Amino acid sequence: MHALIVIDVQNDFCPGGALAVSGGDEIVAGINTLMSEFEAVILTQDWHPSGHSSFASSHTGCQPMELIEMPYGPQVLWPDHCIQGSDGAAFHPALNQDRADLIIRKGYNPAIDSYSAFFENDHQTPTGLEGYLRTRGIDRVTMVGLALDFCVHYSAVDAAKLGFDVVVKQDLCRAIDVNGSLAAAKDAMKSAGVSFG
Ligand code: VGL
Ligand code: ZN
Repeated sequence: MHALIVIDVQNDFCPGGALAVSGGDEIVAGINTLMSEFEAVILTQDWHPSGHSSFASSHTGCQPMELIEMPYGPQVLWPDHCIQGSDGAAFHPALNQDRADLIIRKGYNPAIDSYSAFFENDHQTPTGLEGYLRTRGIDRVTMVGLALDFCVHYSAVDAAKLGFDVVVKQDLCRAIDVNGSLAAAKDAMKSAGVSFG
């Protein structure tokens, strides 16, 4: 069984949002159309409490896009974004949410960021998505959404490592591309066995 996983198509990642990804809104119509080809559709939602440890504003003297060392490894510091219950955290208004079987939220732990839909950034704490997919008999996933070099990248690599067949449809993704992150993400996805559709 084949699922479409739509990563973080939220207002804050679209033009005008707090962490706007260039062209983020251009992929929404294509994602809606693609949904009809899948047996299951899952949406992810970046969902941070205010004062989250991934926000530059939570670290004195730090600026957005700076890299710092956290107990679980390196972490890019972001502008405040996708705060629980805010308009920025809402899905893009044109995204078809009716077709979603599951909406999975991530990044709600104040101390750990969570790029991947499967594990927090400690690479150990599960979100529960693996169990959901397996109990539904889903063995293939196609991923689209925002941002290609962060949440799509880490979700795709984790899915491949867990043994799922993974395709990333790059034309329905957009990237942040900070400090070479896009090239690094593509290499990591290729090495993990992710296909590009
Ligand atoms: C994301 C940075 C911070 C993403 C989420 O969805 O790619 N990027 N939080
Ligand atoms: Zn985030």
